[in-house]
Amino acid sequence: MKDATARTTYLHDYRPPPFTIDSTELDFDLYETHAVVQARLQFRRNPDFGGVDEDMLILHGRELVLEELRLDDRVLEAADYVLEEESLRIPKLRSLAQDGSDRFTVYCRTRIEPQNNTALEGLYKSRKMFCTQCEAEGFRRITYYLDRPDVMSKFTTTVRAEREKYPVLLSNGNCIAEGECEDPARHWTTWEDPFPKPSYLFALVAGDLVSLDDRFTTSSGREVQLRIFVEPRDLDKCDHAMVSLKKAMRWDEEKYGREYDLDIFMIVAVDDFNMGAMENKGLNIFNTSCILANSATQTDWAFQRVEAVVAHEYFHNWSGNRVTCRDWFQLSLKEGFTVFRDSEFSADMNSRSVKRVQDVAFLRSVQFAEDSGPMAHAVQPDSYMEISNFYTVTIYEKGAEVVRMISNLLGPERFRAGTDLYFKRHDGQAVTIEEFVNAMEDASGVDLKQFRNWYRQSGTPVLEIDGFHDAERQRFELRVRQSCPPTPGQEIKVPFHIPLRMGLLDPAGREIPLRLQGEPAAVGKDRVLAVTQPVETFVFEDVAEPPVASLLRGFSAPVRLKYDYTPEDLLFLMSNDSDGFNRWNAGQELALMLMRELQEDFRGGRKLALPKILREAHRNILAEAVDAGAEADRAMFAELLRLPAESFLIEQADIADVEAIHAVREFLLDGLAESHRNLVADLFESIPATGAYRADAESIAARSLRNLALSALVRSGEKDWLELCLRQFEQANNMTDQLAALQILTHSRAGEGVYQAALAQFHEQWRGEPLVVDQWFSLQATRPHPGALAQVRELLRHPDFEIRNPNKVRAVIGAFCGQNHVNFHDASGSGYEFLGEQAMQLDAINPQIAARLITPLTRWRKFDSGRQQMMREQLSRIGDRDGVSRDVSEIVVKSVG
Ligand code: 0A1
Ligand code: ZN
Repeated sequence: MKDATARTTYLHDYRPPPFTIDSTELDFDLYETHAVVQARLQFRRNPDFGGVDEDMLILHGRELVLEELRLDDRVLEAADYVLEEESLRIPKLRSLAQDGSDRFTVYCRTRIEPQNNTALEGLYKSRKMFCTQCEAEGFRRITYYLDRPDVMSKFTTTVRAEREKYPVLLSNGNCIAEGECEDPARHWTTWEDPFPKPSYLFALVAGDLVSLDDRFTTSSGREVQLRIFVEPRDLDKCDHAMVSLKKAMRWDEEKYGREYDLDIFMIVAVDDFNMGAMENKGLNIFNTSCILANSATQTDWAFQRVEAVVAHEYFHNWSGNRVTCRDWFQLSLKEGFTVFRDSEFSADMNSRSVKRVQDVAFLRSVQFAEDSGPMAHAVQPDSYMEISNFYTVTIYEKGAEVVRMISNLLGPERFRAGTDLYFKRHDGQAVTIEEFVNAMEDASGVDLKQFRNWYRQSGTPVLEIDGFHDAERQRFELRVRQSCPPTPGQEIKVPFHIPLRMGLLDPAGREIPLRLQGEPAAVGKDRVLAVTQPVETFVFEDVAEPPVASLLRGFSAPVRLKYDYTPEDLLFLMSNDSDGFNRWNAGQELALMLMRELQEDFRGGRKLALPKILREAHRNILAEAVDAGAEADRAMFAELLRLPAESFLIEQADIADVEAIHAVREFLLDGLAESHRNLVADLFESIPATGAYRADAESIAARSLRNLALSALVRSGEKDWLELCLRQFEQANNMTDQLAALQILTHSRAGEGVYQAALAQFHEQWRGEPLVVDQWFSLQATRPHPGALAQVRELLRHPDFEIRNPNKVRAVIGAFCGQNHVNFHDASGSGYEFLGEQAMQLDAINPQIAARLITPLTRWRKFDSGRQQMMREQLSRIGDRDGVSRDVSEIVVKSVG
């Protein structure tokens, strides 16, 4: 393993900065071959530093060419400072600064090459435009600076560039001046951001852009200008984002009392972006995939994603920007809280129960996998090598679950009092997770002492519960045992405070009033038990007959629940539970249980048989969906009918047999489609095809259920359905229906003879739309058929594939390795070798993307010993590359040691 990782940063090493920067004046001259950056920084000694006065100024910097450095009026000579790979040190401040070094000014001129910046951190070029990405540590690739979130400064930014190529020049805040340069071909603008901010929220854009403009009046009557900037070809894809933005602004006022604070809010769409989007103050930068949406080119899924991401970035203006993080160990302070906020927003805009189901399904297949793997870390980690590797599902999604638990423990009013207090107390500050929890406690009076363990301990807690009915005493006992498996660096865990929402159903399916031993009377039928001990028992009185327990309603805590349900219990809960989430979950548990048994049969070479009880469960749902018609929450029916995903089945297995998992799932899909073909046809026909496209929740739900039915019908092998699918592919007036049909053709056996022509036709139709071409790539990369890898290699040679564009990499390599489980885990090891080879190539181009891409290899413990060995070999090979990045090396070191 090459040593690229010398540096580990620890939370316990945190010290306040010795200096702060009151004002930051930046000047950019952008050219095709380079950019010149001038920074004028006003420093002040930090009174909160503590300890001896520092006589040395240490600034962060990476890949910069320093052209001039001045301290106050003095030009510094090479002997006055020390330049290292990632820092610039000025050792003798006192003797160099004019008045004793309490206040001083640094002027610094650097030269960078944005056009060669393929890492997409700092200032870079995406196609023809300049843009920036500074979170977490990208600003240091622009100029020397105290690039840490607890240094908050007022920024003024001037941008100069050629007018014709870059008519639009943007930065954070308000545009205060603009004009022509001495060279009449060039122009400039100056932007001033009145809010002090950390460098990671800095942004700059220069390009030939057009904008969709609108206005928003805040609840206190202030007018805000809203502008979404895109390349001209995308102007017809901005309406949905604008509508979403205005909804999010209103929602944040109503739900959290938070108003927008600048006179202008801008969004810019860029093609090349490592993540989804970025919340830079007043100037959000978005991956085109998270902002563009029109019905012809984007699916319903993309519409919902745009709505969620626009809201997420907007909500950061308070949870992240006005109140920011003290250091990167507090990342979940802004991310967990903001994901919770955007998830509640989406739930309010669409179906609450479906949103919960989707969030939990994602958490359980992706975050649980991370939590049981080598990269497991706490919501507040205590060390990292490369912070970019910590933008994880644990920080984001588990962090959001932790905030959700707090919100449930406090109840809506007290939670709102808690957030009000948090924003009031800490506005303009860089704070810690502890300060967030303190505000929650102080405003509510609820003790969260033990609850804090959720932030510090990694790993997914396990709740093992047994139920005992005592007919004589008419009692029902729940014996609850909690544990948490060891995770890297955390062998032993202390008990969590786990809110366990539950109810009891009598044999007729009625909810039983819940009276705990010692209580004078029942307190409701749906309660939250506080599980705080390693072992404890809850005794319910007045339970005449053996009940069926409905546990962990609404997924009230991110834990693995173990309870000995019979298949009949699960079927019963599916039909009778009053909690929509648990009805869905019972269906998933039932399928999971039966699929495990079938996998055994598959391995033993026995003939597979469709379990009667699953057939019955699906018949009930289908019949209910047909009967309910348009009244129904069709999106929920679609969720109820979906079998657990392969990724979830893999996560749930001790050692995953991917072939068996895939074969069994396919067998069940075929069997269920065959058994219920008439009911499915009735369902399909009961949902009218989309007329004029609408992106409202109801229409989205209808399309989702109808396309699910269509895929089952095509599976049944009847020619008519295949033809109908082909017709839908050709005639659909929206991308959701067209792509659903193409996916069925591409992935099903019935489509074998026609799919290639359909793919070719689709490419021909949409070749000018990069985001649609990404979908086209992904569909092929995820084809579960043998030979998929050869196809993927072909795709890498396709003229539309670009290795420098993260969306393309995700669409082809990411989709194959992360979603095409049977092919990626092929017993020959060819999938692993492919990933090894691609990751090495990518690491030299874009380390962040390479590090994310190798995640599937880090899950090696889930597979048999032969595969384990091959996966580890590839990890080592990637880690041994000369010049391996810190990003990739951290993942490799932690995964294979
Ligand atoms: N803060 C952004 C996510 C983000 C993080 C890092 C990035 O580059 C390394 C880019 C974006 C969010 O939560 O949306
Ligand atoms: Zn975020």
